[in-house]
Amino acid sequence: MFSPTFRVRLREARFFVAFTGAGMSAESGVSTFRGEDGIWKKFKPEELANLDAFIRNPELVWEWYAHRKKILSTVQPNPGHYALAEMENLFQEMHVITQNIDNLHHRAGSQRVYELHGNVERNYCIDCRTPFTNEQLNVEEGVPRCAGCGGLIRPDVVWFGELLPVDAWERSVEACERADLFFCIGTSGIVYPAASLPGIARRSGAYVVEINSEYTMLSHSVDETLIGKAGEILPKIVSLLKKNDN
Ligand code: BJW
Ligand code: ZN
Repeated sequence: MFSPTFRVRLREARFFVAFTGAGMSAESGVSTFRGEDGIWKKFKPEELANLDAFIRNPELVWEWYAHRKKILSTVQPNPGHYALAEMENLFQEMHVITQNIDNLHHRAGSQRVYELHGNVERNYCIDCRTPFTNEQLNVEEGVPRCAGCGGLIRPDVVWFGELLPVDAWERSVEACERADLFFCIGTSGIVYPAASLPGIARRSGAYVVEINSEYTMLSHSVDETLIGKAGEILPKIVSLLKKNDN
């Protein structure tokens, strides 16, 4: 399944970056956004994933996040997440850049993770920016309000039209510029500016490999695409790396 060029680039890589999207967590039972079973088939992003929608109808947005937080509290990392965590020991330097808000890379043991679209385990007051954990809120009882100022509390995720966290973004760009091997895993490559990262890595000299269950917007601009499930392909790559080590 792996091309000769892939094997050579894998063997020679020192600085590895994994860029992940919703497909990375699909095998953990987390729905993707787009496609046949995607959550945007049932819910409209413009009604749920932007600040105006939240201000207009915080009850609806919180109902949706309470539902997703509940599902996410029950899921576990899958073999793909564990494979990436193990890869930290198999390259000189490795960074994970994720669009996912599900915290599963951290839970699998990855140490250097940049979360571009936030983390569903955090929340903050839109007026005074006080942070709140999920445990501090009772989202089952409706829209949570800040104990300090009475402001609306929102999930600490990035909605459409909002800037990405500056620190995570700058570190991600720097990692892409330094990478010699770059994987885009389980992302449709539709949402910007995240979708520009594979291009930055490739222009900086990285060998860019896409791992996805189907071809995407990114496929024409990567060095190769491996079609299949992340949770199946990544453990095979770990085995290959370990063989190289011996
Ligand atoms: C598998 C698999 C398996 C399945 N194994 N693979 C034109 C108009 C208006 C705005 C824009 C515009 N052009 C660009 C913009 C900006 C906008 C944007 O990109 N829009 C596009 C949709 C057009 N971007 C933004 O607004 C961003 N901010 C920004 O640009 O700031 C500057 C700015 C400021 C002011 C004004 C305008 C700009 C912010 C983007 C925030 C995205 N937020 C979300 C929600 C997060 C919170 C939450 O979850 O509730 O992030 S949207 C959603 O999409 C989520 C994801 O992280 C993101 C990417 O999705 P992803 O991960 O790629 O998932 P899918 O479902 O698309 O794909 C899954 C893939 O997995 C598929 O390919 C499957 O085949 C594959 N797969 N199983 C391997 N087992
Ligand atoms: Zn407040």
